[in-house]
This record gives sequence, structure tokens and C-alpha cells, in this order.
Amino acid sequence: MNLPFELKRQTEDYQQADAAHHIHAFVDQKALNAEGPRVMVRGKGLYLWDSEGKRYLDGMSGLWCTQLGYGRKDLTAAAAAQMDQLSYYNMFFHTTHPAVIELSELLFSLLPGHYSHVIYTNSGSEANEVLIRTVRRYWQVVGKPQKKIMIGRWNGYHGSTLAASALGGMKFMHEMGGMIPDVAHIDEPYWYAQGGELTPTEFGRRCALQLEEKILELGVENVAGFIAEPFQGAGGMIFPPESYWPEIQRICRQYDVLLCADEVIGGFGRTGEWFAHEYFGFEPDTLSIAKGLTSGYIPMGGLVLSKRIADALVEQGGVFAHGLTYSGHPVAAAVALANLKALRDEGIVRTVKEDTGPYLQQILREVFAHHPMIGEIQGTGLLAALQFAEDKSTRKRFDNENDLAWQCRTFGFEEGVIIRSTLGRMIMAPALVATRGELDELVEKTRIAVDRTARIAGKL
Ligand code: PXG
Repeated sequence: MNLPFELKRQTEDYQQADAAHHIHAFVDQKALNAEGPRVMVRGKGLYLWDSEGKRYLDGMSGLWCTQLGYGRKDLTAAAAAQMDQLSYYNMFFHTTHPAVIELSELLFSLLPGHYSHVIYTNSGSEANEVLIRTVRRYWQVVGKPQKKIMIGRWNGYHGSTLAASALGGMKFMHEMGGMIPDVAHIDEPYWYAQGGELTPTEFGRRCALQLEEKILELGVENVAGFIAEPFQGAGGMIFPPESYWPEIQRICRQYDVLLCADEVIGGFGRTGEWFAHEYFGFEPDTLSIAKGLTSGYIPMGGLVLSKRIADALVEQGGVFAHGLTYSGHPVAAAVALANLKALRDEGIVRTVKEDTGPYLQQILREVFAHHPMIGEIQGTGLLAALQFAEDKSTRKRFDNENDLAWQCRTFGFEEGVIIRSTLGRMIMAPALVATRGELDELVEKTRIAVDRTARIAGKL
């Protein structure tokens, strides 16, 4: 291996150098500097190793992205071969290249037939940035230029750049750096926390009807699109009640508002379907994609457009004033192509749907359905959330649920499993290549972490 960096430094040495120069994501940097980050040095399959030689079962696929797991030689080979062949070229000078052409062909062979075009980006945030511009452009082209407002959801997550974080509904992100105009939000369909006395079905419909109320409040003639994750990922892996998506779709169609699904987490097999909107049974006009597109081996995202939108832009739109230096980067495209081929040809998405997904859901329910700490288990495919509850009968949550979840995550690291904590929920989303044995280990180590947390909370 010809790595361009030193792999054998002492952990403290790495940590000091990191603290000297590096601002991390979503963390109090001063506190992290005092603690020192874990230094991850190697990954293979579902496992990671840190600089101390400790092994972890990665129950989160990195950040919901390593569908194929770590260390796949075919992806390495695809990147190396493409770097040798054509390490870079752009899409600006009336040019293209074979990798991006074949990637697009394969992508649309996996998507439902009413999608036809994609705009490539380097990330999910960028996909949602270009979404806003594309949706507004579409309405300009079809003669309704006043349709500009995007409606998102509180606690939704669509990325960290300015416009993407504005579409998202994380208020603490809006507070850092501000908002953009012409964005509005409605509530999230989080029945466990906010459903009150309503049944999930009633609550799902009630949340969806907020969209109608918001459209009418803002003026139908002003609303361009509604963006949402099919299930909320970063906001806590929250599944909407079944009544939600059909009603949202009806409203979008009735008021001619584009339905924009953020598939950055849900896409590429996570639910056992290729895309999460297929699992939930609705038909968005646009899809934001990233993460699993390349299994996280290299940055790449995109915005997928329905034929209706693409036709208007291509046939009537003239110059589309958008482009990134790295749109459709050949190396990223080659890796994405190899990744999608593997997901398809090795039957990985099918295995998630028919075997490993149902298996994970079953063992989670066997272990946690009657656990004193867990009020609800949500999930499908290789995706699950465990909701902490102080009183299961009334759905009362712990006042310190965030702290407890964070503690549980820390116990997980100690036990050698990585699970994600958020808002009193523990989340897992392992690589799609997980075997039954690895899922057993994931659930067993998670159980130990949850039991340790339950002891702190006085529940065991
Ligand atoms: N949309 C969704 C639905 C996402 O989950 C993005 C867009 C932005 O993608 P980029 O590639 O710009 O990061 C995301 C990202 C977490 C976590 O801890 C989730 C994300 C990113 C970082 C952490 O759950 N999702």
C-alpha cells in the first residue's frame, strides 16, 4: 500500500494534530479537543478498526451510506482504472464521457419509468441546492414564475449548506448563518411524540392536511414544491403513519405543487426497495440522491427529474444556468456504476427485502418488544429505530432522553458497536451486505448498550 500519510502514529499524536487544524461536524470543537476523537484507520465489510486496534461493528453504514460495506476491491479497481483512463473531465464544453453515460443508463433502469434525467452533484446538500433552482426554473419555463416557495418540514434534514439547511427544519441550524427567503415549514409526522390522543392514522392525515393549510395560507400561485424525506433520517428515523403519503400526494397534485422526495438516505436499497418512495407507495416529481449511490466510496449526488419536468426544461427552457466543476466526475461515476452493478447483480437489494431485512426486524422485536426502556420499534429493511420511553402506556418520554440516547451510543462504542442516537431514539442502518450473523451481533451488542442505559435510567 502506498498511502500518502503515516498510519502508525500514536493516537494522542493524531488527536493533537487534529485538534490543531480541524473543525469537525456538528460538535462542540473545544469539548471534542479535550476528549480527543477516535481515529479510524481501517474498514472491511461491516467492521471498522481504530488506531488502538479496537474493532467496531458499524451499525450505521458510516453515515447511512456504505451500502456495500468497507473495502470492496471492485470499487477500488473501478476508481483506479478510471483515474488511469481519464482522471477528470467536465460537462461544460459540450463534452461528456462513457462512465457518466453508462451510470445514467443504469440508474434509470433501476428507477420507475416516469423519471428521465439527472443533474449530478457531489453531495446530498448540493442536490437540494440545485433542486430549489431547478424547481423554480421549471415554473418559470411553464409560465408560472411566481411559484417560488418551497415547503419543508420541521426537524427534516436536507443538508448543511445555506439553502439545504433552510429547506430542512432544524432550528438550531437556521440560527447559525440564517435562512433564505421563500421557504416555509410544516410539522413532522412524529406520532409517538406529537400524536397525543389521535390514532396514528388520524395523526398522519392531520399532519398532511397542514400542507394544504400552508399552501392556501401562502397562496397556491406562490408555492413551487414540497420537500420531505420519505422517512426522516437524521431527525430520528421517523416513519410517517400509513395515511400520510397518500394524502400528501393528493394535496400536491390538487394544487400543482411539485412533490420532491429526498432519497439521500432512503435510496439504493435501504428499505428493501430500490427507493424509499416505492416502499411508501407514492410518486414524487424529483428525487435527491447521494450516499448509497457510491456506497460512500467517493462523493457523488444528484437530482433526478421526472420526464414532465425534464421535458419542459430541455424542450422549452433554453440555457440551464447551472453546473459544478465536478458534476458527473468520471471517477465518481465509475465508482457509482460499479456500486450499482454490485447491488443489482449480487441480488443485494433483493436479499434485504426477502431475507436480511425481515430477519433484522424480527430479532429486534424479539429482543426489544417487551424491553422496559423501549416504547416503540420502527423500521423496515435494514433500518430501525428504538424509541426510549419512560412510561410505555402513556408514551411519556424521558426528560433527559437526549442524554440517555447519547449515553447509550457511548456504551455501544465501548461494546464495539456503532449505533446512532437522536432525540431519545437509537438508530441502526447497517450495510446492506450484512449477514444474519452480523445482524445477530448488532442486535446483541445493542441490547447490552440499551440494558446499561436502562440501569442508569432506573428501568432495570
Ligand atoms: N438529505 C438527507 C435526507 C440527508 O440525510 C443530506 C440530504 C445531505 O447530504 P450531504 O451529502 O450533503 O451530507 C443528508 C445527509 C446523521 C447524518 O447523523 C445524516 C446526514 C449527514 C450527516 C449526518 O444522521 N444526512
